Amino acid sequence: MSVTKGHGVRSRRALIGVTGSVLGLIALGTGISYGAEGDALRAVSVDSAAELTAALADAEPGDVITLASGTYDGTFFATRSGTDDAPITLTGPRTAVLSNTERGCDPNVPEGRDVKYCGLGLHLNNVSGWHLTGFSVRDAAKGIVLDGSSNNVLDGVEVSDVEDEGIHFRTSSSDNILRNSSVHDTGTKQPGFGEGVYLGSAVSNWPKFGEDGGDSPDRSDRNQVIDNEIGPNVTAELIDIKEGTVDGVISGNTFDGDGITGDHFSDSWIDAKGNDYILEENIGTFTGDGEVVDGYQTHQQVPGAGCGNTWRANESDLGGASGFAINVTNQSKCGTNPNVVSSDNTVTGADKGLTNISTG
Ligand SMILES: [Ca+2]
Ligand SMILES: [Ca+2]
Repeated sequence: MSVTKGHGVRSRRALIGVTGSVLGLIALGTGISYGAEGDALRAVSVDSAAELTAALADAEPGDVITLASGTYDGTFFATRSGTDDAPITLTGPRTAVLSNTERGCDPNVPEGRDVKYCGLGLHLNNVSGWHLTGFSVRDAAKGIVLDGSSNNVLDGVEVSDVEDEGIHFRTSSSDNILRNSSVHDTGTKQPGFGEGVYLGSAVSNWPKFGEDGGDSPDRSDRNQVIDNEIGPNVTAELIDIKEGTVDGVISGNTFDGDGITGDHFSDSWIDAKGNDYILEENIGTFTGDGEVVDGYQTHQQVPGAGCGNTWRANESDLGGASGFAINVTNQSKCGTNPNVVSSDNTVTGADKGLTNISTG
């Protein structure tokens, strides 16, 4: 592992207070700029699993950890945080591949909960201020999992060939952004739990991942899933929006439903069970190779949930599926917070048409 301090032989600590513009010039063209009060840049190059493990354990605000092309097999987790001004960046090319073939466990588990963190390709464990960019994760039980981790950015990563879900925002992981990324070929062991992107936790798992010691929802709120390619060969929903989560954005994504298995009710690109999400300008396709019935579904798993979601300007090609582009199954239980499907959504190839509710 080579560690390059931001400024010659002076320690990174000595650089604190150097103006952001000066640091920006020193900052190796990463495009990351720090405020005048921000911490200094430290460039960390890694090219082995041991070096990656060390870099994660030693991470400090402002670090840019760069993966060389190659395979990194191990149990990788982050327990240190960046800041808004000085995020911690983990970056590499798509040919830098993280895996966890031994299904090792992050030992940092919460007290009093029956929770294990095993087999994760990369675990963000109660951290903020991470930027994950470019690299790949495959051959793990789950791909990238965030627990208690908010204000992180996943940009341009690829997750595939995992046994269960690809990317999971869990245990009140909020205000994260997943963008420009690719998730495909998930659920290789448990098809019914092979979602591409998973937001929150099912009510049955709130004792493990919910607030207030498990008595309240998993509030993984306000996460944004933008401009990603999800599918094909995602065996469950491409995005599963769980009950108890609110105010997320699902925008500009491309969904390929081929390979959805129908296991564990997975028969749509998205199952929207949270509240007050915006779903807009997504392009969904299905060619008939799988068990897709509807493009989008809502369901109410707990009272009041699955309501207040808005669909705008989505293009849906269902390839001859038997259902709707947008099937709002629980509108009658939404009271004063109905779901809204605007008339600028389009559909082809769905036997029942655009939606079961009147468009507004
Ligand atoms: Ca599911
Ligand atoms: Ca379903």
